[in-house]
This record gives sequence, structure tokens and C-alpha cells, in this order.
Amino acid sequence: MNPSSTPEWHALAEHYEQIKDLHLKELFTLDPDRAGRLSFEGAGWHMDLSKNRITTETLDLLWDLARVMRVQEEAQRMFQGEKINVTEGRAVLHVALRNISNEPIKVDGVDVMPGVNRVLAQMREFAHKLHKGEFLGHRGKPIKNIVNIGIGGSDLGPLMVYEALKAYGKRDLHLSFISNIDGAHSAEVLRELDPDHTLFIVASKTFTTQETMTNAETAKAWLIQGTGGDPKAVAKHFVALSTNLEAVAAFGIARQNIFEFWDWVGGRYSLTSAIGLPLMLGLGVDVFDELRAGFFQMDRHFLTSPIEKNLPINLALVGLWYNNFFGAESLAMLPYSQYLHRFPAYFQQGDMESNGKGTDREGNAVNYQTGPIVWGEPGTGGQHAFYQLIHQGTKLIPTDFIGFAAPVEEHGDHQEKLMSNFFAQQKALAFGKGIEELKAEKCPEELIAYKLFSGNRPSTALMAPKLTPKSVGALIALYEHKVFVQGVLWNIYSFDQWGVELGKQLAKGVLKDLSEGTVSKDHDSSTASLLKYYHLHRRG
Ligand code: G6Q
Repeated sequence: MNPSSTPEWHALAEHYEQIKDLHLKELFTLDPDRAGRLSFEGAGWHMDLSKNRITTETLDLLWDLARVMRVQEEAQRMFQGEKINVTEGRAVLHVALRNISNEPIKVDGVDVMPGVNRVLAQMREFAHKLHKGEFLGHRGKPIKNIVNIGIGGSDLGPLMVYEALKAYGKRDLHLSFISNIDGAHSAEVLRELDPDHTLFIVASKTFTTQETMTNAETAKAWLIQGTGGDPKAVAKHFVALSTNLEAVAAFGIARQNIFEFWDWVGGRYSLTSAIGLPLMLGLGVDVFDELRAGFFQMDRHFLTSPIEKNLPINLALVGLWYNNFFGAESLAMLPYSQYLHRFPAYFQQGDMESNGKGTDREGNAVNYQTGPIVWGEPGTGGQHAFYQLIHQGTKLIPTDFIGFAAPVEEHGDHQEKLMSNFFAQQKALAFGKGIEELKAEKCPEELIAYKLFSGNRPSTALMAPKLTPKSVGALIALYEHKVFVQGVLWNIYSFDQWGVELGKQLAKGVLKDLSEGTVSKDHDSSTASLLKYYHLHRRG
């Protein structure tokens, strides 16, 4: 169903005309208890929507839209293992990976939970062995370095969570990530390592991805050369995370070192599957279990809370409000935690690959905006870089501020200083600074226009008591489900990614030219001229 043809959408459009010029200052004056009314609690997170350009009526109308688009019914379908990834004919069951209740979830009549638990047990056993120093390399040396080789969904999640939770991790194991096909990435990572003490995790659902397979071959050659030249060393220094067991075996990886997952795990939703193995190794089994428990808590909240109290649904609705009625193009994610420095990059994929779609579920081109451009950096670095545009630029940029009451570790007064910025930035965005205030500060007349802050710039605050494995798990699930809800509201398919195919396909043709030093006739004149430039300068 086209959401923009529904009476609920029309009601929102009318309502937008009525409230679009209301300033957040007025909204707070009219309703001093606004924060109380527009704050939500769930799965250990507190979400304050009051500094958004909404009223309680806006939310009522958005809830009506969620009802008519059957958001909760669609969520049920996902959790029940229906094949909601229609264009790939697959179920979408990342929620099964952290279903610590173990209630059966069936795909084609078969419960997936025994398989999930079997692989988790295999991962735990492997991690225990490695942590106890019982998993030894080819020449009998203990493993001290883990290198994850993967890309996209097989890289961004483990990398983000490893960075987020490294304070809880095993500092004696060194974890690094290779993803880019640029040879510099492998070279810079490998330069630091001793092959005898290194374990490679080749993370690839398909085990055919060009970047990953190229990097894995490079690592294999480096390993064999560095451990005495015996190809059998591969079996002791490589494990694989994949759905393609045959290709893994062909690479030379021992059967017991293959950690399986399934086609109903989407790449960008895979971090609690076998793809999380580097996290279990680098952070510890307990940390990984706590992380999954946090995911599960938010999954339950999402599935069972009414629309009016549901964090992912309300976060999604407010995003849609800006995207489709205010015409906002982007969403800035601003975590006030250095540990979350990869979080915006992670959800850049999570959101943009899921909802960057222009065709609806009936195969028609949409006539409304879909997924936002997602970007961001941690505070306070961003404040000294791009916040200028958010405060005084000409674009409306909705922002999500993510913060924690307590630091992971106490470091003098850093936490108070960090969080004073978290609160102050949201105040500045919402309420700005007017002429009267500037005059009272004796601002020179000619500078007033430049120093004005119009305010009325929206922000959502998300807070948890502390960054822990559990709160991070719940936070990731919150955004995953937000993305899901928006996909339902926009009537698009969120779980395929056909948009990444064309470039891959064309690269094959170009690679032939690059390898052979030719310029095929079928290139356009720009590509042909760039290839000539490349050939001219390739060898200096
Ligand atoms: C994510 C995408 C994509 C995928 C990578 C890696 O949802 O599908 O980012 O994860 O292309 O794929 P492989 O795991 O198959 O190597």
C-alpha cells in the first residue's frame, strides 16, 4: 500500500501545515511538562523526543499511520520466520540469533534454534580453547593476534562492537580487521604481526566476495611463507565464518574450523551470528552473551510494547516526520562516547543499504522520499568540525544524541565535561540565541546577524546508565528495528541490496582492461580517457 495515498498520510500533511512554523521555544512554553509526555523507556534506554518539532497530536497521527501500515503485524511476520525478504525469497531472522528464550522459530516448518545453539556452542568451545592457550599454531605457538578478514556486513559490525566494548575485552589478544581490497590495508595490518602467533578469521557469507577472497589469499601466502613454507599451516591458522561450506573447504580450512550461518541472516544484520566470533575471541564469551542479552531485551520490547510506548517505532516515526514532511535529507548520529566512534558508520550501512530504495513492494517507483542519508561522528570532535552547519546552516538536520550517565571508567572530571556538551548542544539547537540576548551581552550591532542562533533545530536524546555489553546490544537492536519500521512505513523491501550489484559487475570488465593494458571500445569517452591516464601513469 502506498503510504502517501492513505488518509493518515494526508492528515499528517495537513497537520504539518498547521505546526511547521511553531518554534520549540513556544512548544516548551505551551507545555512545560513536554519532556515528561514525550519521553520513552525500554530495554534499559531512555529516549527523549521532546526537542523534536512535534506535538502530542503529531504523535497521535503518526501512530495512526503505523497502524494502517500494519507495522506491528509486519514485525510479527519477521519474528515468525516468514519470508519477508521477498526479492531474495528468504526469511529475515537475525532475531533468532539472540533469542535467548529459545522459543522455537520456524523456517519452512523447521525450528532454527537448535542450529543457532549448535554454532554458538562451537564458538564458545573454540574461544575457551584459544583463551586457555590450547589452540596452537602450526609450529606449536599460542595465538596472540586475531585478524578478521571480511567486508561490509562481515566487517563493520564486529569492528564497531569491538571498538565499543574493548574496555570489557581481553587486552592480551590483539584483534585487527582487514577489509579494503587496497593492498595497503593488508600490508599495514600484517606488518605488525608474527605469523606463528596469528589466527585469521575469513568472514564471508558467500565466500566469493572479491575483496575478502583476495585479502584471504594474500594472508594465506604470507602465513605459509612465514611459518616455514608448509601449506598445511593453513589448517592451524585459518577459520571461516560462512554459509558456503564447499568453498571454505576448497580454500584449505579444516572442517572443525568452519562456523556456519544461514541464508536467513542478512550481512548487515549478522553480528550476533558466527560473524561475531572475533568478538567472542577478542572480548570474551561472557561479553558476547551479555551483548546478545541486550539485543534480546530490545527485541522483546519492540515485539511486545504497544505503539504508544515502543522505542523503535517512535524513533522511526519521528524520522519519517522529518524525512517526508519537513523534507530533511539526512540524519546525524552523534554518540557522546569515544567507544562508539564506529557506530554512525555501522548504521550508515544498516540504514542506507536497507532503506535506500526507490521501488515499492508492488514494483512501482515511489512518489515520496525513502531512507535518509546517515552520517555522524562522536561528540565532542564533531562540535569542532561540522556542528556549525547544524546550528546556523540552511539545512534542517535532525540529530540523534546518544549518551551515558556513567563512564566505563572514571577519569577525573572528563565525564562531566563530556556530558555538559551533550546537554548544552541539544539546548543550543532547540532554543538558539536571540537578538535580545546578544544585545545584553553587548554584541556589536554589525555582528548580531552573524551571531544569531535561530534555534528550532531538532534533536532526539538517547540515554542509558552506562555503556555496557547489554546497553550496546539494545542500542543496536533499537536502530535495526527503527530501520525495519521505516521500511514498512515506506512500503519498501529493506532486506535486499540489489543496488550494490551493478558496480561489481562493471568492475569485472574494467579489471580485464587494467590487467591487459587495454581500453575496450565499449567504454564511454570519460572512462576511456581515465583508463588512458591510468595506463600512462601506472608504472611511473
Ligand atoms: C550486507 C551486504 C554486504 C555483505 C558484504 C560481504 O547486508 O550484504 O555488506 O555483507 O558484501 O558479503 P560476504 O559476507 O558474502 O563476503
